[in-house]
Amino acid sequence: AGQDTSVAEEARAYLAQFYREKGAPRAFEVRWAQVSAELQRTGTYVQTYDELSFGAKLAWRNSTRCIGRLFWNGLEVRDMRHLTDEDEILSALVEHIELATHGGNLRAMMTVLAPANRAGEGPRIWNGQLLRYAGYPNPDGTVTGDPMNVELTTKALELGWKGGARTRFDLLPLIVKLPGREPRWMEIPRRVVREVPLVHPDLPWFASLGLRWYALPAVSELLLDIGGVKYPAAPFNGWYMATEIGARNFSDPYRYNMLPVIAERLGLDIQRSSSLWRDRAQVELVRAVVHSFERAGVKIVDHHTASEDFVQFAQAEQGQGRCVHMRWSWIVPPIGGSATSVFYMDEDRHPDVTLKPNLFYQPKPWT
Ligand code: HEM
Ligand code: NRG
Repeated sequence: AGQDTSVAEEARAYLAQFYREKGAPRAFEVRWAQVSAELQRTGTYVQTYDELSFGAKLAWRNSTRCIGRLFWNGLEVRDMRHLTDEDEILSALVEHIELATHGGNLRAMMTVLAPANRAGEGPRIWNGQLLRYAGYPNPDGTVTGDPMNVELTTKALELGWKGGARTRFDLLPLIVKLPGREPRWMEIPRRVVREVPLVHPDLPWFASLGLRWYALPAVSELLLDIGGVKYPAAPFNGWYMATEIGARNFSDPYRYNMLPVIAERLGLDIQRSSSLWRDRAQVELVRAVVHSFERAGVKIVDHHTASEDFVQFAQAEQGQGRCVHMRWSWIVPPIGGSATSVFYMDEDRHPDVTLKPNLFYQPKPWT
């Protein structure tokens, strides 16, 4: 019962905020009477499309680790709460990829599947992102592909996926699991997957590294929490900031670890850290990412522009009388630090406070 009280409290607080921000605070009482009755009768309530859609936007607005929040109000929300069949869900995810990619002119989008029941069980997407590259462990301890996805790759193989061509960029199948059922998977049709081969604006040899990345960053492992209702499967996407790919996915020693390779091709002395070979290789990698996406007609943002946008978001929020909360260590990009405007935002004025609605980490689906 204690938990039910908090569901009611969260529902009440959210609905009050919903009507207040929609500019119709008087409409709250009628809806609250309805929802509190439904809560007493069933222990939960069904949100209207508008409540769901605005809640998803607020979850983005409240995501303290996200630098892309200027565009929170433009999120497109697809209501797929009614889907109960794995094949329909898998198709809806493929459709999300296609609609959000939008021929390269990416659109910020979220697809919301059924909420969790009172036991906290609901549909889960096993992939951390809708698009992920397999990681195959080799006998010598190295990994072919993305080391981040070794465990997911193992799960896919256990479920009967045969694996791909064993390149560094094999797309994993989508895997979904409904409560009380076995996980189901499907290969993503190639025609909906946009990928960008990496070339450098003035280093011709760069292309021969054979690097590529997918266009659509669609996070599918977070739990959407709105007004006391939890949605464990609500994949969302915006578009990439180039440093995510260049300065992390290809740079991190425990990911594709490309800095030593690139520094050597640049003729830098990788024996001396003080030659700043890592920094110089990283900048060329990120330049290649920006250049390649732009040349391919795929939407991307550089970290300086994204930082300016975030400062603008903070100003707009302040203008609306709202505080902006941020996790400074995530907002400041992985390269360029003090050359970006967000570096100078004061942590004390923008503390990392977690408001709801929000998007939360949840336990790995197979544990
Ligand atoms: C994290 C950029 C859209 C919610 C991030 C990060 C970046 C970023 C750079 C840090 C990622 C990392 O270091 O791994 C952007 C850009 C967007 C965008 C450029 C373009 C529109 C969205 C959307 C949502 C969202 C549409 C939700 C509706 C989040 C959340 C995190 C995050 C929850 C934290 C993820 C985690 O902890 O793994 N974003 N984002 N973002 N973003 Fe955004
Ligand atoms: N760093 C991850 C993606 C995390 C979310 N980033 C976004 N989200 N841009 C990576 O794949 O590199 N988004 O919704 O646009």
